[in-house]
Amino acid sequence: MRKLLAIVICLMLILCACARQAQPMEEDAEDSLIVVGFSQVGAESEWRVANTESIRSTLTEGNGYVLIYDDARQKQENQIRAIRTFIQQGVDYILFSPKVETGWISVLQEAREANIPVIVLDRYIESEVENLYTAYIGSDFHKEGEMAISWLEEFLQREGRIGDSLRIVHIQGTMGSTAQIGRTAALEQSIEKHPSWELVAQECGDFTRAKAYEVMGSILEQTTDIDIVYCENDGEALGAIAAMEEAGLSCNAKDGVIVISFDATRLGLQYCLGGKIALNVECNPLQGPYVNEIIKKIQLREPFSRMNYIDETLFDSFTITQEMIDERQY
Ligand code: GZL
Repeated sequence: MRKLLAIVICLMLILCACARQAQPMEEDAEDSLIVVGFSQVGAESEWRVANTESIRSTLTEGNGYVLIYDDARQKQENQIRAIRTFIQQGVDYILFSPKVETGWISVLQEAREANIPVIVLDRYIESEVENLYTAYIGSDFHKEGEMAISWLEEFLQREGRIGDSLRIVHIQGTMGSTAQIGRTAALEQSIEKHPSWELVAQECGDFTRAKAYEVMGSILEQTTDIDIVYCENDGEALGAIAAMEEAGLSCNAKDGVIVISFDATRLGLQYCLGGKIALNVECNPLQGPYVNEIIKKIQLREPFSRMNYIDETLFDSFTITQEMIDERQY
């Protein structure tokens, strides 16, 4: 009997020791999660929704993260407030897509003083002060615009229309955002280059379908003599097309209005397949894996690139297929 009691006591001591062992492991696991504060511009477009989903589905607890997400609802002041809150919370990283390029120096200096690395996502910041962020992940928006113009020039050359007088309507994205600045610059440079190209209207569509529909409607009240509509994202293209069709215009590259768009969301590519969008330049929102790679490298003190541009392609109404659209992740 004594022997049995001794065995039971030993077993209980061993189990308690194991339990204590397990406890520190769970605490370590808790401690090892990387806390990321993410300030997103808003949910203004299908592109933005896909961008948010890419971050949320990558920075998961299973991948070693705690993600604190804030939707700024298109207001820079909300982003600045969120970043200050992240600093007070003592997050490990701050991730944000700046609505516009300016106005970030003060709050990013506070993050630097708090020794919190900042990763700038998607759009860029203009800053005279160096070292306000640790890494940038996004697109080269001027290059996107140049890809669009190169395609347009080649198309017009093939059609024997390169020297024609062409009347262009320009629907811009959120003014002061990097995407708008880059895509606008490429179009404006092309108009300088081609004297027969005329910019008949330039209005802000704020990257939304509703605003683009509204401003295109106002432009159509002034003129329907339009050859090209250059929209700085798919939401704007869909809004502009709706307004043009209501005014009796046909949108197609062969014998109607040539519509150029950016983002290459599935919805935008369906319009491309249907011929209503002639060209759609991809702007890849799937940036979560890039963020994860950069953070893990920083954690392991491995070298990483400060500027990370995502490769992008383009689609046109002559070559796109449903199979290509079905393969897309957004
Ligand atoms: C581009 C991104 C732009 C998209 C729009 O990277 O900032 O903002 O082109 C989105 O769809 O609203």
